[in-house]
Amino acid sequence: MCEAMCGLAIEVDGERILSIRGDEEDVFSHGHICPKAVALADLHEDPDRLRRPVRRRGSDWEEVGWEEALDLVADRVLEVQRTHGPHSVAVYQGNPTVHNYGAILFGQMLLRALGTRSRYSATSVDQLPHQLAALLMFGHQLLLPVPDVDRTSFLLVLGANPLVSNGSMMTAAGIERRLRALRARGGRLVVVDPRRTETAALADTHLAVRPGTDALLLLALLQVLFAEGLARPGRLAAFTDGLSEVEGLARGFTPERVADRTGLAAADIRALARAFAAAPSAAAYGRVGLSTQEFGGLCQWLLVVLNVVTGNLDRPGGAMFTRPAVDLVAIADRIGQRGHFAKGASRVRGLPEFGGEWPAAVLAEEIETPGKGQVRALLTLAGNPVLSTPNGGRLERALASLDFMAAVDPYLNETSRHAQVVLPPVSPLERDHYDLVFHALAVRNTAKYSPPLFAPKADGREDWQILHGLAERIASRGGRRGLGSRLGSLAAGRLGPRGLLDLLLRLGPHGRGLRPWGRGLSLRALEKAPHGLDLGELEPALPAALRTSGRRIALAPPLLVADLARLRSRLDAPDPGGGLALIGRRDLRSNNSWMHNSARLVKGRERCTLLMNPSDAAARGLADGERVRLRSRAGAVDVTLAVTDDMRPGSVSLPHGWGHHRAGTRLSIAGARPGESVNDVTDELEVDGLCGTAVLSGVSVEVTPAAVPADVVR
Ligand SMILES: Nc1nc2c(c(=O)[nH]1)N[C@H]1C(S)=C(S)[C@@H](COP(=O)(O)OP(=O)(O)OC[C@H]3O[C@@H](n4cnc5c(=O)[nH]c(N)nc54)[C@H](O)[C@@H]3O)O[C@H]1N2
Ligand SMILES: Nc1nc2c(c(=O)[nH]1)N[C@H]1C(S)=C(S)[C@@H](COP(=O)(O)OP(=O)(O)OC[C@H]3O[C@@H](n4cnc5c(=O)[nH]c(N)nc54)[C@H](O)[C@@H]3O)O[C@H]1N2
Ligand SMILES: [Mo]
Repeated sequence: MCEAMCGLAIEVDGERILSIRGDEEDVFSHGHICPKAVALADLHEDPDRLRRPVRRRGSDWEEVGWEEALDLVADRVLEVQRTHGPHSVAVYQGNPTVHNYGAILFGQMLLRALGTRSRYSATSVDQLPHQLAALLMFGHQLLLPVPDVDRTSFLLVLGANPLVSNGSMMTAAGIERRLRALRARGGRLVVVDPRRTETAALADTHLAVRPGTDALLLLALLQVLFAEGLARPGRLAAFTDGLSEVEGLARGFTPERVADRTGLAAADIRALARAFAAAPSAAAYGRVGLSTQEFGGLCQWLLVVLNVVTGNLDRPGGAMFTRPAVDLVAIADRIGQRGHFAKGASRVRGLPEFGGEWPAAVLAEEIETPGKGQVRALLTLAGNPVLSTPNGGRLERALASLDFMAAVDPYLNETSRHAQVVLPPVSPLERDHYDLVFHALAVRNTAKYSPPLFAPKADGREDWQILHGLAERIASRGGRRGLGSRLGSLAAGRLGPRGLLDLLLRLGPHGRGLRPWGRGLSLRALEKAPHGLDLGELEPALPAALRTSGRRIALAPPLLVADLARLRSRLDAPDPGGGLALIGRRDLRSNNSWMHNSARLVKGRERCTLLMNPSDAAARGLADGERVRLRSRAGAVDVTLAVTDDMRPGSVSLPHGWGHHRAGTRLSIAGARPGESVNDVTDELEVDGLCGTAVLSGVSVEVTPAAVPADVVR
């Protein structure tokens, strides 16, 4: 459930969990864990967690058997498709999918069986810009460089808070220790964030940037590097196109030109550029705060450019590519999924597709707007878009208007309460685990397989079984499948995720192939190494790993270059100034929206508070601890104010994943400490105009005392 892949040592007595600790012998995490690991026990034992499928009966729910539930969902979905066409059924895949290899493998099968173009996921409220940059620059959406934290001399972090998130798209269990080690060996840590975060507090330098302006900062860094002759791509130059073009593009963006807009001193920007260039090795790294902003696409591009121009891409201590036991890049190649962008435009708003998905920000309007292709039914797979996508309020109203909805989810929560059928998978301790995705994003190459701790209850189904069951029914009853894919699906069902994993391991870069014996990885080999296998440090992989034609880095992809015009015109327009910009926040004991039903994770003081700088509070006559109303064009919530000079003036912060007060959910603990959903305030109409990623950082808001009646259009 977490990207850090911490090894756990769980002590049990029969069915009872006695303790959960960090596995000291884990080859990657060396004993590190955080409170969420311990909460796995709560999740497993949670009486609110659904054990059997449930079906709506009026305002109530009744348990039904698996066959009946799967039949029902398949039949209703096919009925909607027959009446309104294949694309009238939408699918939303949520974040826990990527932590569940069975769900990844068999989710693909369900999508194929459905044959719908109405696909959505958490990607467009998260890492889409990373993948876009990878696609356009390296020729593959999964060629994602990872900062080599353990060897770098300089880590520049923009819009990420790894001390709390445990590191994201940088799997690095025990990241605090790793960052302290970086400083102890004389390296530098610089954090760019509107809030003095836990990570910023540990850094040598914290630059409190104005939300949504990082693209300007990155351009100014590049401008300094080129102007001062500090651009030294080294060996990368031999296979990089567009260096001089990028130099030209950065020219106008001097530190002085962007200082006011970014809220940073020109001297600080210049000093940062020089220090980054002078470091023996350096890595620029940016995550959610950098991606989910108005110019998130530009940001993730310019970040890679910074690494390339300073020669830090693909070198030890820089930003490197992994060589995981299961090679996702190669698999995606095989099935023709290098990625694509803007091959189509969404029906209502015309936003671009990415990798065959529409931005989550258009889901509500695609449900609401009549016409050919209107979404009439929805399947959510491990997702809670009501709390996690912008303007969740509007989405909720849209969900209520669907002809049919089903959720594959262990909880009756803010989203699944709108379904007619909920299909709950077993608990994470009742299924096996291999990290298909996060081994591929880890700061060291390792591999680990964990068998299920408990046998599933007789009536329990894993995600893959649910997805396979649906896919089989939909494909056979829909009659929309040839013999080839029928056999494929049959074989996959036979092999199950374990069999498929064994194949992937064997055929991967460290695999033993299909020989029954010999050296190299197989599932058996991993089963014999419960603490994981170390496969070595990250190694240079370019240019061979590139998937562009001629295996060259495209430093100035035309689509990204073109988007600079949007940024330039924003810079040339008068500074809107004055107002408040809303940004997000995570904390160690939350996991997006869905772990607040664990008492140990929600106890203690209230965490869903709005952080505000003292000067902004004083200007509005607001006091610490007061109830305030936070509002935007999209909606309003009342929350408790926490006044702190950790916030940069002009910015306020509210965490996401709260708002558990809605009627009809089955979340007794979460419901008692509900908080409010920040995504009732974020705006589905505010997206990165390039790629449709939601703007979750830098939403313009007002804050008033809660007593003032809301005059917002809801
Ligand atoms: N304002 C704001 N919004 C954000 C963000 C932000 O920073 N600010 N962050 C965004 C990010 S990065 C992400 S990834 C998204 C997450 O967006 P989502 O993935 O839509 O939301 P989650 O809260 O992760 O909800 C996961 C759902 O999966 C269920 N679940 C958990 N484990 C399993 C499982 O093993 N199988 C199945 N079938 N279901 C399971 C849970 O009960 C829950 O309903 O939120 C995004 N939303
Ligand atoms: N404890 C915990 N861990 C998690 C999760 C969780 O919910 N809880 N969620 C997991 C998921 S799905 C993900 S994707 C990762 C996310 O991992 P991270 O990206 O590391 O997590 P965040 O805490 O969202 O960090 C984003 C940072 O961006 C800052 N920020 C906001 N706006 C801007 C801006 O305009 N510019 C800059 N430079 N910074 C800005 C915010 O203040 C915040 O500190 O975390 C994962 N790990
Ligand atoms: Mo995420």
